[in-house]
Amino acid sequence: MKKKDTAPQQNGVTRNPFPNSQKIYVSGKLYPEIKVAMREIYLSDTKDSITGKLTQNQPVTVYDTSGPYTDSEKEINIQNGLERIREAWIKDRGDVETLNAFTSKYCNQRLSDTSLDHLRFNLKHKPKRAVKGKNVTQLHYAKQGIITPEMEYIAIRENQRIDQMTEIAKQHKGKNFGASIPDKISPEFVRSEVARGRAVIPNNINHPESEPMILGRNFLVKVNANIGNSATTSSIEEEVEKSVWACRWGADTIMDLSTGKNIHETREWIIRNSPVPIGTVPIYQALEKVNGVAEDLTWEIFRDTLIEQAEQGVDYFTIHAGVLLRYVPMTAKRVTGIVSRGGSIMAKWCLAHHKESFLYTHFEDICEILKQYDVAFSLGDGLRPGSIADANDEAQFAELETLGELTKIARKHDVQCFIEGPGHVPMHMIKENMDKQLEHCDEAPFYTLGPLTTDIAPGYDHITSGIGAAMIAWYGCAVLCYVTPKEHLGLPNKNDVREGVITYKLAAHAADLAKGHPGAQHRDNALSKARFEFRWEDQFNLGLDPEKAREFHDETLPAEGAKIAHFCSMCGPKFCSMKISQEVRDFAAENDIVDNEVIAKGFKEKSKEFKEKGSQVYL
Ligand code: IRN
Ligand code: FE2
Repeated sequence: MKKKDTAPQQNGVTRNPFPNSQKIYVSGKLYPEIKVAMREIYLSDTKDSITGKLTQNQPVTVYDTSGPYTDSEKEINIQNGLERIREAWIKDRGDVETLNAFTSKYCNQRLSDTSLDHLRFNLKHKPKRAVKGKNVTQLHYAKQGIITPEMEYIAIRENQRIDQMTEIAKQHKGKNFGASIPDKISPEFVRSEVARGRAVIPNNINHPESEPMILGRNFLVKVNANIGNSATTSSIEEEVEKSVWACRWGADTIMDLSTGKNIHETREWIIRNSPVPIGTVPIYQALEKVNGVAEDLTWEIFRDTLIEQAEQGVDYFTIHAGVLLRYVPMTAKRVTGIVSRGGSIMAKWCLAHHKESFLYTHFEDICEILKQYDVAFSLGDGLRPGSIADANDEAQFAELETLGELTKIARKHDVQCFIEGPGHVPMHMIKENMDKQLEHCDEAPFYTLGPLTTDIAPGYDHITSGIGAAMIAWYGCAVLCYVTPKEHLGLPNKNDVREGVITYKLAAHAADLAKGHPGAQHRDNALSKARFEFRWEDQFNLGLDPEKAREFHDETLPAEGAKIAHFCSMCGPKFCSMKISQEVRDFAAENDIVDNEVIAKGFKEKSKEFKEKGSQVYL
């Protein structure tokens, strides 16, 4: 198949499809109208090195988070936002009402003093809310035995194309530390995991543009990318492009951590144009509303911010409700104190008022809000360790126990909930984190920031943390919050976002392989085969970052002919082990040495001959 030439950018966002790839859409069985997006990578034929006969290689289907941006058939105008694929599913349940405007006072004030573009946007997005007394969470439906279209979408998506992989999956049963991934993920399995609280589907009814996905340790490990402007840098367009860009490279969820001006507008543009769930830390915006003075925060301001963001369509909220007053002194002797932004804000508030925070005391009120929109909790780790020296300390685990209590309250309200985790943890102390989290939080999905396994490599913290991320994902962590090379140093640019996402994708995939996820290994096998057969283009295209692979290859051998050469510049033509290995095979085939038994027999004879003659030879 020929590469398509498409304009790389349209309305300021990256649109070019991946090389030799095509978006495909698989229909549902329970819900035929659902169209699950995947990517097919087309491969060239294998040429037999002796006979020259060509054998076709089947296209490889991969999980695809890039949304319609990589589909050259789709028209996209970021002024209008993406197609609302879930709109009908939400309406058909008959439990939501459409509001004519945002109910948040703050929001309406902003509307009157803002740009026309923003107005147009908001007029198109009419917020929805549960009809009074109704609960619209996926957990609520799951507990009643209802399989939603979202659940079927996820089952199909997680399986990618089961026919390609069942055989491989059967051969490869990984060690999964108590998780139990079935050979085929059915819609009913999705429902049961959600009902059990072991998995979360973050999808606010006000984000109908999103493609359903699931977080849970019996599913593919997911990656979150943080974006967002700070008071000092970047425009709205840049942030939209950054989110499109992050999904392109494989981010499963995005968190908009914008602070500074235009938080509401930036978020509106990002949500309307995002095919993946969006998370936020609402306390950041609440703090802006009180001009950065933590002590001035109140429950009412926070509550309004939650409603404002829920009506916009934020799919999950980081809420640092586990930072209790009595835990704050436990951080006093730490090397790096409290490193969580949200955690430090809440610690300051608790100390100033000498009370438990409104996040903790109003936790049930927060549940009441979240269930009206299906916003999931991401219970924040406000006391996570910020250095190797502080890992697994008293403060950290005290907070984790409180997060466990809060999980139970959220579940009582049928509000979906997952748990944030560290941070900075050396390798030998990582497993304890996973074990304690499973125990205290009754197997709610875990979502960790790395962890960074050493503190000595600023500039390379995507790698120090990628190591910890791969380990904890194998032990059962469901979502990995990426860390970019700029961590601790500055706001990531587009290239850092790409490096961070790819690093985390490979950590997540390494864990999927180790756990024996049925959808994992077929891609590795296809890539290895392409590599052995010197199908260079296929090797690039099957990789996580085809552009970089090609670029690296072309640095030393740029000629087109080198794309079919049976060597690369790493070993040169004479020392390529794969080339020599193929020659060994060809030799064996030509001399009728067909299997190991024959080879072994040949060796035995040779060895006998050698032993008999041996004494003569070496005398
Ligand atoms: C993930 C796991 N632990 C923390 N995170 C993420 O860190 C969290 O989801 C958010 O995106 C980011 C910053 O959170 P703090 O610093 O406010 O806790
Ligand atoms: Fe850090």
